[in-house]
Amino acid sequence: MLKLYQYTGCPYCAKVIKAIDELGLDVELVDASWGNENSDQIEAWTGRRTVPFLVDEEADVKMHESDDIIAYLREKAGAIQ
Ligand SMILES: N[C@@H](CCC(=O)N[C@@H](CS)C(=O)NCC(=O)O)C(=O)O
Repeated sequence: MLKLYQYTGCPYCAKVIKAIDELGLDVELVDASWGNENSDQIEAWTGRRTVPFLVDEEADVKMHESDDIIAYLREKAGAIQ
């Protein structure tokens, strides 16, 4: 399962969500508004709260940075199709 930690109004998150839509991937969106429990979880994992933040549970991958996330998802979509 792919999960994107994000919040409404975050432009970097919107960029990633647009790429997800274009790639046709199934990604669960997780609300990580500043200071909520999901935001706390990101900080516990990485020491940063920055979103967007991707979790690929099957591959045991966790990553910040919208450009890195989009590149990862493009590769993933290529492998899936
Ligand atoms: N370089 C990052 C920037 C992400 C970013 O600045 N996200 C904002 C929300 S749109 C954020 O989490 N700000 C809180 C912070 O920087 O601590 C990316 O491209 O993902």
